[in-house]
Amino acid sequence: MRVLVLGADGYLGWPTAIRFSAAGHEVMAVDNYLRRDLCRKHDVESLFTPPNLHERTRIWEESGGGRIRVRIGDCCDYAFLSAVFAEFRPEAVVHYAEQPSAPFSMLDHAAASLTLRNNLQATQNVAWAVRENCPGCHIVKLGTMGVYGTPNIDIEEGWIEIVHKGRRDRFLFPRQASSFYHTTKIQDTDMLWFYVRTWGLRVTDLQQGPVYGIETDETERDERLRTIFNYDEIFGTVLNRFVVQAVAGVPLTVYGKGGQTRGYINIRDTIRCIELSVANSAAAGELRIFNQVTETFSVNELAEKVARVGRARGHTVRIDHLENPRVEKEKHYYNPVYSGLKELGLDPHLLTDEVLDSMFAVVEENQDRIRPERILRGIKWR
Ligand code: USQ
Repeated sequence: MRVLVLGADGYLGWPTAIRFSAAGHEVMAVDNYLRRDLCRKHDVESLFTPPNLHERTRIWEESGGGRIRVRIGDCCDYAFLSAVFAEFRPEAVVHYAEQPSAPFSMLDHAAASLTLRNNLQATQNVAWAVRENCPGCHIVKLGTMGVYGTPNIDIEEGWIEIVHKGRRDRFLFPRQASSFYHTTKIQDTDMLWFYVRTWGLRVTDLQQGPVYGIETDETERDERLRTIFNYDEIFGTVLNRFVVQAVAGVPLTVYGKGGQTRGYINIRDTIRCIELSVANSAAAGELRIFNQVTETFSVNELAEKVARVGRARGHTVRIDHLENPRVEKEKHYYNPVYSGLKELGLDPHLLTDEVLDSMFAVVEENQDRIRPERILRGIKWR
């Protein structure tokens, strides 16, 4: 298939691009380096700095991978994006081209506005570029479990049947996000649902939980193929941060009471879920939604696991409970359904001690590059 990956320089975009290439698909990789630019601007960076997108695709090809075509440009620029679709005529597009950080979106008015403009304009442009250039193309878009918040009922996979005054209908599951970034993901879904109903587009919306991990089967071929790995407050996800903190001897930064429970997923499974979604397309006129997580943990449970494995590797690990900078429930009911991707064939890599050990090993190799001042930046929701 011809698979277009938007946001192909990012934490998930890069391993996705090389996975499709490894499987023999034709891949075009698009990015405008927004993530790298924001990192530079805010003085945070990946634990190791990956080569630029052109260079890393060359390294991929030399390592025996296929040729990946690269286009550098902004998905918010419709002329650019439409030309990419016209040239490549993708059968599937994987849309990661969004500002992905909840804390960044809460930084200040400029950051919130960038998140709003970037995320919604990119999604709208993808819908139009598909309609005008290749209407049968399957849009696979990354959403987030955070759109649902923490309701006091089970979280369904995107849709819920409601019986009201004796009549029944199916609606998008109620959403109530806990950051402005997550709110733009709700708006994305609503926009795509409108275009699906109106134009008959095919869309899969993957509501993903926080991702952890470093390596995938393809990045393991050469360490220069490793993906971006942030551990700072802006772009690092919680488990990745905890492993780096444990190695750096910085107390683990549990926010508040630590009872916040989320669905988590290994980066290897993220890539597999994208593969499965592309291989099994949504139908024309269907907005298909999967909850892309494999198990749930509280922040305290994550901290305890990291502390146990870290101590066994000789690190002195302490756990701190900081005043919570976010507005979120610290004790709540949480029971999401996540069976759809398993039914398509996902065989999860769960968070075992071996998985944590392998993350520790890579972080320890890069220990002298950790900058502890990047771990907390004082971003507050209120
Ligand atoms: N947390 C801590 N300490 C930290 C960092 C986070 O206790 O040092 C807590 C947070 O308060 C939250 C939980 O850990 O309760 C998860 O936080 P996170 O920073 O790992 O994840 P989040 O900000 O929600 O966002 C991340 C990704 C985003 C993705 C989302 C999935 O950055 O792209 O959409 O995970 S989800 O959270 O399910 O919406």
